[in-house]
Amino acid sequence: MISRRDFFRGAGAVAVSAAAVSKVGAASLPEAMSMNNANTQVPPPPPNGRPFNPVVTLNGWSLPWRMNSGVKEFHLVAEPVVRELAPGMKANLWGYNGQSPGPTIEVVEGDRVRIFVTNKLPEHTSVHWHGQRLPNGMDGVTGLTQPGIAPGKTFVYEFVAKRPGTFMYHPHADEMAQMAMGMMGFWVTHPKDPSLHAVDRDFVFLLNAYDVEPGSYTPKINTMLDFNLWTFNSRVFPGIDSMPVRQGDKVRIRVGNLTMTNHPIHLHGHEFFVTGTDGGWTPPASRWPEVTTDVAVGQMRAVEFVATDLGDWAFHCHKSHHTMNAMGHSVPTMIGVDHRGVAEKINKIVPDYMVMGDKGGSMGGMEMPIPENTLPMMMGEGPFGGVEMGGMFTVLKVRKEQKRGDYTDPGWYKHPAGTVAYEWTGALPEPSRSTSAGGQSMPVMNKPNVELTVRKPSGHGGH
Ligand SMILES: [Cu+2]
Repeated sequence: MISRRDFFRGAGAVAVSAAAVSKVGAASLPEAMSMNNANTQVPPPPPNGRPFNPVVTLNGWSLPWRMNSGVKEFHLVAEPVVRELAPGMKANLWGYNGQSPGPTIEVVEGDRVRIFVTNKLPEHTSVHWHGQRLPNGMDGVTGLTQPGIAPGKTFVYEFVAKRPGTFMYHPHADEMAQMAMGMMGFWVTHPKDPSLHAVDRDFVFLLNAYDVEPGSYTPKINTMLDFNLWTFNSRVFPGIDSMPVRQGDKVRIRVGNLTMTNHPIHLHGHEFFVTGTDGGWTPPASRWPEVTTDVAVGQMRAVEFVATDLGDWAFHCHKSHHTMNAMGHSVPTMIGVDHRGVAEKINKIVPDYMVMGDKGGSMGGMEMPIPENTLPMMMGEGPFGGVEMGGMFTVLKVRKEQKRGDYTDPGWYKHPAGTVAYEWTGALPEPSRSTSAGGQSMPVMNKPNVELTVRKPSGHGGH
């Protein structure tokens, strides 16, 4: 019998008694742990089983297990959850064990794994173990390899985690609805030899997207492309935790994409190599340096770099619409239009009406009331003012003093004197461009002093 203490790995996890989950076979079901908050939970070293270096799930947690006669047993509970997307906004999602996405599952190459899946959703579900080598009947495709898990029922999946690598899990049942509602999770099979592919910090998270109308709580599941909340692990900036690392750390970030579009993931200040996909580790000879890697739908990319340079380095999706939040979508462009006073008038009729500023999209100085339970387009207050970001954005914080294993936010970077972009306050010379012909900076053609020789192409000869 395992003690509660051994089983308990993350702060905020609460045990749900097995009896509350299933009356049948309560004695043999592992406890189902449930997470009650969206903070990053750093897992301690594995309490039993073979050793590995745990990953850190951004705004997520790793699922505890129990060892039962050499088998690693997990208990996933598919259920409706309330997920805080960022302070000020919550969504009614579907997920696993109290949160969405579900907890990260971490095992070691060669482990025999038994996963109990209890369905507390109002419709049937299944779990597909994306990328795994396993018996066909464990692949989790409703109708094809198993019947759906009916509401209230528990199914058991069992296989040997043969291939080390990075995987995902998600339903293969009413997929469009269930994935749009947030049913997904991360899976890492660590190599048998913990020194293989070892890094100092190993971050993981999923890309996901939701369409939640301002003022409402439940995603519109029929949306195909026009989502208004683009998230890292179902969080939007500034609700996404930063990634603190120690200068000189070898860092890996694994990003899985279960949205409906691709995301070019971009890191500032460092180059990285793509060292892994959900198909396995990339051969070293196949790697080239990048600062952006596109993660297509249904793909995982693991990137690695040495955090050489101190600072607060932005890490984000490079699609600019994916770094804005709900209130930035579907608003008209007003650049160059003087609409002072108009917005206030319209606001009296349409309370959630919102317009772009006439000097750009910035909301600076526009104090529009926003509806309940949504987020402004751009937010986040940095040391120099508004960061004007939302959605898929966070910060890699490289610090000299960050202790090994310490993932607490070190605060803002303190720039050495003379290393921050600054305002020029000296005299400005007159611009030295020609304005004689419509402002072009080069002489226009057909002026008397310009001779042009035009040679027309004549046939296909000469080759
Ligand atoms: Cu994106």
